[in-house]
Amino acid sequence: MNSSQRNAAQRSNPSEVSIAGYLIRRLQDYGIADCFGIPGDYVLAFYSLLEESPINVIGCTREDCAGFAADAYARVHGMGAVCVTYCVGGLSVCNSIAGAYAEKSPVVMLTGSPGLNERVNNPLLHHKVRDFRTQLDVFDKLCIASTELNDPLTAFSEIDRVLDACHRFKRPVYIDIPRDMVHVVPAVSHSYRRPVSNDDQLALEEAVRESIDRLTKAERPLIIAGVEIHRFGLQELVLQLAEQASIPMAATILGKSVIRETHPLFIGLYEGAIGKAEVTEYVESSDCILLLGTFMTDINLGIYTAKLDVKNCIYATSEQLQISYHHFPRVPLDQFLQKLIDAKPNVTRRPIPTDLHIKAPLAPDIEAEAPLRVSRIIAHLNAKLDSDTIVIADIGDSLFAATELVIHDSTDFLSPAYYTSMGFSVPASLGACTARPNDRVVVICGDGAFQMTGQEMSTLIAQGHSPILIVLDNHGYGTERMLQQGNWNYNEIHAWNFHLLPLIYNGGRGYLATNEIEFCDALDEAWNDRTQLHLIHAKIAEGDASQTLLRLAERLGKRVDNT
Ligand SMILES: Cc1ncc(C[n+]2csc(CCOP(=O)(O)OP(=O)(O)O)c2C)c(N)n1
Ligand SMILES: [Mg+2]
Repeated sequence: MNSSQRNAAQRSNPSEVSIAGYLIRRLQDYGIADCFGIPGDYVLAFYSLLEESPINVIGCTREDCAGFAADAYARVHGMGAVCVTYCVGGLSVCNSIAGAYAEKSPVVMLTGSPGLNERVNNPLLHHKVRDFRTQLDVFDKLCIASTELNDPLTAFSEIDRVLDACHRFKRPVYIDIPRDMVHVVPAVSHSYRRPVSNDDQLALEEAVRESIDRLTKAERPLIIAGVEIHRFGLQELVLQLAEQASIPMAATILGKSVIRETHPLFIGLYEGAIGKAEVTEYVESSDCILLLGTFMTDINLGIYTAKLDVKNCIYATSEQLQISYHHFPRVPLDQFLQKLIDAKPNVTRRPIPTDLHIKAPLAPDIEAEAPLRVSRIIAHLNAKLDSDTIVIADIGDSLFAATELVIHDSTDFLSPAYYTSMGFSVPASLGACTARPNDRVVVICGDGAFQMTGQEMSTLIAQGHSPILIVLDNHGYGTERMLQQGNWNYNEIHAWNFHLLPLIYNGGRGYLATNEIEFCDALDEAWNDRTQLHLIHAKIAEGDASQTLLRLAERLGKRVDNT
């Protein structure tokens, strides 16, 4: 469409809503109240409309950080958005969007691009990589749906299609608005129509019959809840099913906190051979395991040490339903759960041994002069957690050690535990603080991961948030050291005085802790002050690591060296 056709379309428009106006309105329909990003000339026209809208625009220090913030916001809030400029901004968000895809986080990636009228004769415009579609092609691979809003006649329905996909599949989507399309008012009268569902009711009924039959015959039934239960807002249904039939529940590491961990039916995280032996034994001796919304990833399955017999499993996710070796197509997870509840199965009550009962832990005694150990940091933190705390763990021993934390409320633990991209936690805390400003957010981050994206603490300070950032400093890539024999220079990193960063970033308070008493003092002071950000630089004893990391290293190490 050339510019005179576009102008004609604009004149005959009955609705008077521009493409950008419609997009901004639809984002709000999905509850998106905040958007993270960095502007640039190709997206400035859209950015100013966004800033004038009720959506709160939060400028970040890096685009990948904006992507992580939007991802965490989506995990906590339901759907999130990031808005960046063409290629130099957009391509920096690839890794964050890839993580959101892999871990099912519904993020809307918004970007501007050169105007259609600027693209004639293929000029060498700044930021262009190969051709004008390069960025679109890249995100087409990383997102569940993508669109370039290059046609006023289809722009509104394209926006609906792509946002529906984000909401429905809980995966990221990409919307590109060429800068000369921002103010275009399409000549269409448009009203939103819900997509038609293609659910198979007969398959649903048969799957429920077979599941009930198995559950009622089972002597040791069990539920393993996964991350999708949170993403699709199905926690209440899972709890109802478990409680009415007294079925014990475990969770996967990616699904940690899907179920409140102090729930009397909760027995812990199932991680195959890298998890706690008592939990592993209890789970693997079950004769009917309801795997609900779990991803069968290597880390979730304890680097494939999990011993779950397919014959005993009912494996239900938003994408598939398999009972033993039987596959049931197009069965919606929520309806499957609801029908199981409605059937009120008469299930054998399996006792939970006392050593699997999880209680909110008490504060351990402080070993005053003892060098700092990761397990002790976690024990002291554990005693502080309450239902208003959100914990975000980065990749490395931060995640492995944090599996020991007892999370008091559902969805209060965030970590990229499948995609495992370092650098998630600090920017993610910006997303979590924005989504839940009244909750206390605690970040556990390795020194290596902090050096990647820790500068986003600047935005946390600028926005007036007061998270507690704990940097576990083992002077390098501790996890990698554990995975390979020998001392390799590439696992050493330059030492930073992390506790001095609040001075640089112009806000917040820093603490250096080299022993337990210093750590506990710092944690107490940070906990009692909600007026500012706190950064605790925790120097870990030489060679120390969590038990989970040690067990993981034993398993994964064999694969790294191919032995
Ligand atoms: C973005 C990214 N780059 C590299 C890796 C590979 N990797 C996994 S763990 C790790 C070391 C993490 O170091 P640190 O953050 O200090 O945590 P530690 O292992 O020392 O607890 C590395 C480099 C990764 N997962 N993500
Ligand atoms: Mg480290």
